[in-house]
Amino acid sequence: MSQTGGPVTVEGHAGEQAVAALQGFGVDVMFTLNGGHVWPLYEAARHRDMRVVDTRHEQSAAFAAEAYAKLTRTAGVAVLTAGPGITNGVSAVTSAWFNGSPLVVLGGRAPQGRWGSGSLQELDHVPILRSVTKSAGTVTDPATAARVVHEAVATAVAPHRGPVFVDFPLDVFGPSAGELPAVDASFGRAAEPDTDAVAQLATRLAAAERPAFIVGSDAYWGRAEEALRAAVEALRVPVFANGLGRGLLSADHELAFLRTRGLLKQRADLVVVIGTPLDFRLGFGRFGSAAVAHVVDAESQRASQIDVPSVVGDIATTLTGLGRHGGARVDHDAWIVELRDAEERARADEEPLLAATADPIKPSRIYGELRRRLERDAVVICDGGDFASYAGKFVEVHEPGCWLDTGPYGCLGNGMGYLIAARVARPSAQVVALLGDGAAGFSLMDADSLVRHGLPCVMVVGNNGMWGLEKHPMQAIYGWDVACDLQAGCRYDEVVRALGGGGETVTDPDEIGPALDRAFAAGVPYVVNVVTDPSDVYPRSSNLG
Ligand SMILES: Cc1ncc(C[n+]2csc(CCOP(=O)(O)OP(=O)(O)O)c2C)c(N)n1
Ligand SMILES: [Mg+2]
Repeated sequence: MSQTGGPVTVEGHAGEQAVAALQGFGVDVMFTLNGGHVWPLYEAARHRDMRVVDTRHEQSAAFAAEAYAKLTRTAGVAVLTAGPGITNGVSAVTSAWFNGSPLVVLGGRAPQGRWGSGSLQELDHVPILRSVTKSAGTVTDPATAARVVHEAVATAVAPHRGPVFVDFPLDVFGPSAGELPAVDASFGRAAEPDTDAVAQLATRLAAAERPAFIVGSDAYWGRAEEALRAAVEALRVPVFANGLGRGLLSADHELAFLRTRGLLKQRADLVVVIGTPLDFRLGFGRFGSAAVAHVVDAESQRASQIDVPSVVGDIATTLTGLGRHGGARVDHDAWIVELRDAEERARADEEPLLAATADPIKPSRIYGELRRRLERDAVVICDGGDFASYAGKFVEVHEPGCWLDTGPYGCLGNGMGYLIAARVARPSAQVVALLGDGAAGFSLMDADSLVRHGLPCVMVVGNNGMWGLEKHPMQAIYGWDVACDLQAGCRYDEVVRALGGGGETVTDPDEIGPALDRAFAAGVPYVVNVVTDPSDVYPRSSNLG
């Protein structure tokens, strides 16, 4: 957030003011797909030196903007043209709503002076966007554009974060000037938690025999990694993670656990869920007979379906308070050893799966090959059904902001937009997307965007020739299936090659590793299309999301 001090006057049309307002928050790129209604925003980006990255579908632009927010912990911006440009982005906006990601969507809009006469793409977007954003509105007076956009971004980045929408009727782009408020250093910070509530939770943790933390995305957004590490090392509490919580504590930390969620459910006596909703991924907040406490960054995040004690406010402050709480505490080392032993057994059980020589290829073998090639700061993106679930099970995350999954909205098709943003935000890290063959079909055309913008990355397609996460359950429930089959062995690599990238199809398990090596070295967007065993079914009960 670069701009400080008092308000300044921005000379220029509403687009100039909007881009100046974005830059005040440190935004340096917009993701978009062209449409005449938003040209003034491009003109301002050109004038003010903001990078413009365009995609082949507005969904990818909006997913890219969301991922950019996730990767940078600042606002991510999509510029979508009026009507279909905006409605094409709605699923990605909704994903950001579920993910609590500060996505800012600036939209074009038919002219207000002729509203109701049937202009091209004359649609009132605001009611459509209102239910999936923190705020949605229209700039009606050009002199307010800087302030409206400034306030929209401030709303997006304020905990609990989420998407915002502002559209600009074509006729607000006339010559103008507007006042741009200063960016305050306190923007983006949650309220202070209640110290008594923190102390009560600390007392309960001190008395618990088998406590655990489950840490999610809002701890990442709240930059709580240092406070988390300090707290769990002081309290000796095992940590599980989901979403962007993964990597806050490195997977190889002695208190980080990935494979023992079943044991957590059977044995824990206190589960403190931090910065993630008590939703289906967490059994709606029930962990066997364990007591549950919830640490959230805003009142809106308290669970409504279950009554558990909550601490509301800045998550890093809450964790710091927990870690510093003195006094006697129950020793947890036997519990940690119990979990660690089970974790190591589960890890050993994985080894044959990761090394599977079966033909056709087991998806787990792909992860065995990938895991040994991933660097600690690799960005891993998931988009798919069973194939993505395996990623959650087998990929170990070592640093914050390195794991991008779809999130609880579960909208397939995020992968390519996320890839675009990941390479823009992390120019030198490994960037890998794990795509089901079904998921890949939503947006593989955006390999073209990766090529045009010079964004090398690795895509791995788990090609089982089906919508596996639907086909297997349909078979189990009905004994038949419909609308579940895709082309077996389809050459997604040829699609990417035709678009100017690289790629190959792999059918021999021993060729996966060398193909991944070629992909990482290629210097272009490169797909490894692995034909996998169609009879393989993900063991779903063990997944926590
Ligand atoms: C936009 C969207 N459409 C449909 C679904 C329903 N759905 C969930 S998983 C899945 C199958 C995914 O298949 P694929 O990507 O090939 O992965 P696989 O399960 O085969 O590994 C489908 C269709 C969804 N989650 N999102
Ligand atoms: Mg599939």
